[in-house]
Amino acid sequence: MSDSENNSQYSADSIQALEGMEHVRKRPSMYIGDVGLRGLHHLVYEVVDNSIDEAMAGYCDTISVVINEDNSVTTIDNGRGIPVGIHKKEGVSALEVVMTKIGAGGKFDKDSYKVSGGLHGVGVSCVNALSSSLNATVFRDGKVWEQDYERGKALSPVKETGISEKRGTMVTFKPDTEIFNQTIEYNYETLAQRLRELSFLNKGITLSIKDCRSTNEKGEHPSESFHSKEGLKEFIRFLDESREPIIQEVISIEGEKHDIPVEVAMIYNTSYSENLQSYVNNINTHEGGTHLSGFRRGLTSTLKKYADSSGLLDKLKFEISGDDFREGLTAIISVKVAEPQFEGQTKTKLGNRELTSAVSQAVSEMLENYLEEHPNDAKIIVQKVILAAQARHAARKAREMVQRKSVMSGGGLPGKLSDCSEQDPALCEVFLVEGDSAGGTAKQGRDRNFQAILPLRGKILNVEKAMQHKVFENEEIRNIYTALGVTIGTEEDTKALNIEKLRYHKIVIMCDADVDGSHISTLILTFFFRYMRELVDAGYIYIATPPLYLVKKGSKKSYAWNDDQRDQLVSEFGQGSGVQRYKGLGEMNAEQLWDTTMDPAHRTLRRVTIDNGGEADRVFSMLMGDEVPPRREFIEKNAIYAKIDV
Ligand code: 0RA
Repeated sequence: MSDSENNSQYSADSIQALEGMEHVRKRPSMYIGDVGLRGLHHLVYEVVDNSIDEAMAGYCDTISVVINEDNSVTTIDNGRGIPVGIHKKEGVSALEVVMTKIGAGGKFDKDSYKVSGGLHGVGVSCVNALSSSLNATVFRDGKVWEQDYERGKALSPVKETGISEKRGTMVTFKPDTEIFNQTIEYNYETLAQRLRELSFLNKGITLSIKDCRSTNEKGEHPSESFHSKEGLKEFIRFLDESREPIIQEVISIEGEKHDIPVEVAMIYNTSYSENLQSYVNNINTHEGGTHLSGFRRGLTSTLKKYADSSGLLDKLKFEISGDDFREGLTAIISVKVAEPQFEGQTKTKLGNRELTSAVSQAVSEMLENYLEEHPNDAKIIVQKVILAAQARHAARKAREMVQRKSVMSGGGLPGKLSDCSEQDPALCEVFLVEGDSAGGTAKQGRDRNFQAILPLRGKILNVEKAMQHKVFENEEIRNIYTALGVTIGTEEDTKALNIEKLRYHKIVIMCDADVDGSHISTLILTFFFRYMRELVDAGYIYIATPPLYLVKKGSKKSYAWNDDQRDQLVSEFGQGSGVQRYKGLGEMNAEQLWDTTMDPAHRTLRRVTIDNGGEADRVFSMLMGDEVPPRREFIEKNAIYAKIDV
């Protein structure tokens, strides 16, 4: 995100004074979020979203995306084709209006477009403005029409260029390097993931992707095609691929509530994590909002009612909390809203009030039916909820210890932390370092004014496999909480994090550049993802990148981060140069570690971002594996806590 975009104030008047398209080029981040990788990929999503709109209106069922050799992208759909007739008000072809007027968005005919897609719903004209060149080709009424543009300006009027039986719209654009100054190189996986997600969210449409920049062993371009018959039900199975379900079927509902299309699908698995993905108009609302609250409300009230009337709770001596109903739950909520109000830090929190009751009612109806028709599954779910409640009670003691420790000020910091002297969190960094010895080197090498060091012993706990109480009892993890100054939630919402007192705005994971090191990084990341997601979303988590090689000749020395760089240095230095491979951080001295990995002037920190929450959850659950731990046994063994509490 470029900061300069936000700093300068400007009035509504000056926005209007700038012609729309020019304004897009002047302030691209206002329209596409940023001018880095996200914004770059957003261009493709924007065009595809228009095709999806066309599909939702019932006119299109096939959309394809091609990454061309020069990183231009072609999208093709078989919709009605953007109209090419003269637009009454503007006096030029409607195609030209759609492509060159900000806000036209193609949606003249409001009724045929119930909802608007796109992260910001900015329209293809915005993509045009940010492309060094763009070609739009329309197949309609047996003919072909085309227009070319540069940086959003039409080069000539729309021309009829041929005849064709086809129908649809084809857009080829090349991102402008004047705007996307980091890179215009598309990531195949990122685009493929989004298309897969769209196929689940809009069942029946075929979305495909082809990458013409590379070829595989067979001499073919990598390609994939996504099509979902069952929509969210299949999405759930995809997300939970490496988890074990505890009920037979995915529970799902699809319908309208108070004129709002609501789709929900959910399943319970043997894990302890909760995975809720919510969408508004195909956009992942990872900050949640009213629709998610509605889901929670519907789920809790229906399950509670069922459990109460079933008599299964009779022997339970304590209250069941909202969390308990969602342990081991994977659910997707997808709604379509005509005028979505997005709030929150990343504008991914739905604000529309009416959604809470709509979704809550839909979920209640769906669940009531399911529980009635599947009494065995109903029993399994209620038992799972009870186990969760018991485990929560057992975990309470452990959690309270963390809270007490981290709430204490001053003396509360862990002994292993070498703190920095600066007090302003915005300027402070903490390095989580693998192993005490590397921790020692880092401590010597650091700038103690603003850099703190927290050494972590060996492999930290795999939180993916551990129950909550084990996580809070773990010493290394407790140290992380106290060092960072964050406290954990209440009894009601055990994962809600209080980050007001966060002591560092850069939290840097620094591990060896080998297999073990990356495993440890992944363990730490899993912890942040599951227990401190807020810090990840706020962009506070980073990964350090120590070099792999030191190349030396006499007093000349240089570092290399990959084999190519190493070879280049060796040939630069010529005869007599020597290569040292760093097997771990421990092999570097303090000065080398500072120079290569910690000095803000020379280091490369990779900021951890989550583009796709569902995918991240899937990957973590797969990587960190869900062995089915003997849950009952644990509760029996640890019943002592529960007894104290009751
Ligand atoms: C404006 C009006 C109509 C369709 C479209 C735009 C349209 C835009 C895009 C962008 C990509 N693919 C698209 N397909 C269609 C309605 C057309 C009509 O009423 O015939």
